[in-house]
Amino acid sequence: MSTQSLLKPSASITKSQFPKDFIWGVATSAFQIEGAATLDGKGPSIWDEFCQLPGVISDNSNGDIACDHYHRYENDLDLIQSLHVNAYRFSISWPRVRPTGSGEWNEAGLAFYDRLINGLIQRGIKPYLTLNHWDLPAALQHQGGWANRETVYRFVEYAQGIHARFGDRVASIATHNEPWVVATLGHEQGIFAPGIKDRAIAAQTSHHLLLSHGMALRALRAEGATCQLGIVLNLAPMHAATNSLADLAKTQLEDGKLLRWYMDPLFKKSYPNDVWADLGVDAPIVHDGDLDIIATPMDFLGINYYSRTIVSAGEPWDAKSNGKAVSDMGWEIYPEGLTELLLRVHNDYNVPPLFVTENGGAFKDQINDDGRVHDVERTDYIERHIAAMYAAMQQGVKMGGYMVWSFLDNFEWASGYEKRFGIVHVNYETQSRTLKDSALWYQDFLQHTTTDGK
Ligand code: GCO
Repeated sequence: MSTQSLLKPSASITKSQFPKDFIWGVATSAFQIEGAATLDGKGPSIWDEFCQLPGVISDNSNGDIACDHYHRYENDLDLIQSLHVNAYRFSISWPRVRPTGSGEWNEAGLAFYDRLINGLIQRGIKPYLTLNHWDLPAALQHQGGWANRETVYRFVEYAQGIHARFGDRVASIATHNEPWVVATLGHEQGIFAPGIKDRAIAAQTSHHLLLSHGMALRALRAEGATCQLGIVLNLAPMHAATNSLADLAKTQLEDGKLLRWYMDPLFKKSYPNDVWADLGVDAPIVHDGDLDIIATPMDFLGINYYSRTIVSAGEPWDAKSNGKAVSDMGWEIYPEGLTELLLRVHNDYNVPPLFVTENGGAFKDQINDDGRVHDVERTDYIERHIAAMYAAMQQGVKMGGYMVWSFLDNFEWASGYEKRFGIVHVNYETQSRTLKDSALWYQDFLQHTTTDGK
C-alpha cells in the first residue's frame, strides 16, 4: 500500500480553510517528558513523591527518566520543527527552577528553559508556556499545598519570576493546566498526586488555584506583560444516559462540577449555586474580593478536549460495552462533542479567543516490520476533531489555535508508560523517536494547504 493511502482517511479538511495566523501546535508537559528528576539542583515535586507510593502508578514507574527530554531537547526541537507547526506548548517544572517553591531560585534549571525557548525561537516556533502542569514543589505540599492560601502567594512569585526571565520571549503564558484534575483527581478521588481523598480540601484547592490564576494575571499585567495570558481547562459535554429524572439531575450537577465551577468564577464572578449547595459544609472559604480577582480578563482560554461524558445515576456508563468506538483509555471517540462544547462556551460566556490546547488519543501502537507506526485511528481522530473545531468556527466561535496532545509518547500519570498519546513514538529502552503516521499526516496537513497544491 502506498504511504498516501495509509495516511489519508478522507479528504475533507485543509489548512487553507483556517485564518493565516492560526496557531498549529503540539503539546507536552514537564513531568511527563523531561526526566532528570534530581539533576542540576531540581527539587522533588508532588508527582516525584506520589510515584513512590505502592500501587498508585499502574506499571510502578516514575518520571525519573521519562523521555529524557532534558538531555535530548535539541533533537526533540528538530523533530517539532519537522512537523511544520508554528507553536509548541510545554510547561515549566516549578521545582526545577525554585526547588522548594520559596526561597532560592535555581539558575541551572532556569538555564534549561533558556535553551529550550531560544531553540524554539531559532526554529521559528512560538513558545506557549504553562506554569503549573501539576508538579507542585513537594516542600509546598508539606506545608498544606494548594489547600493552604500561602501557596497562592508562592505561585504568584513563581509566575513573576518566570515572566521576568522569559516573558519577552514567549507568545503566551497559561497559569494552570486543568485545575479540575488537580482538585478532583488529586484531592478528592486521590488517584493523582498528592493522593488526598477529602472533598473539602478539594474544594478549597480549586478556589486557591483560581485565585492564584487571577492574582498572577494581575501581577504580570502590572509588570507590563506583552505575551498572551490565560488558563487551560479540561471541559466536556455531559449527556444523560437516559431521560430519567435521576440521570438528568445528576448530569446537571456533574456539568456544574466540571464546567460551571470553573467558568462561572472566571467569567461571571460567582460560583454556581447548585454545586455550592451540594458541597454544603465542604464549600471553600472565599475572602471578600477573591471573586473579582479570579475574573481578571484573559487574552485566551485554553480548552483540553478528549471526549464527552455520559452520566448515569446508577452504574457508571461505559462507552465500550455500549458499543461506542473508544481509545485505549476507554474514552469514547466523539468529535461532534468538540463542536458542541465550543459553541456552548461561546454562547454561555463572554470569552476571549479559544484555543484547543490539547486533543488526541491513546492507542495501542506498534512499530511495524517496515519500521513505521500505522496509527490509523489516531490520524482519523485528529483529522475529525480538527474538522469538528472548524464546524464551530463556521458558526461564529473565535478560535486562535489547535494543539495535538501529545508530541511524544510520555508518562501518562497513573497509567505510567502503558498509554501512548504521542504522534511521535518513544522507545523507552533506547530513547529513539519515530514519527508515527499521524505525525506524517499532521506534517502533510500543515505543509500542503490543499490537495491540488495551493
Ligand atoms: C491533561 C494533561 C495531559 C494528559 C492528557 C491525557 O492535561 O490531562 O495535560 O497531561 O496526559 O490529558 O490524559
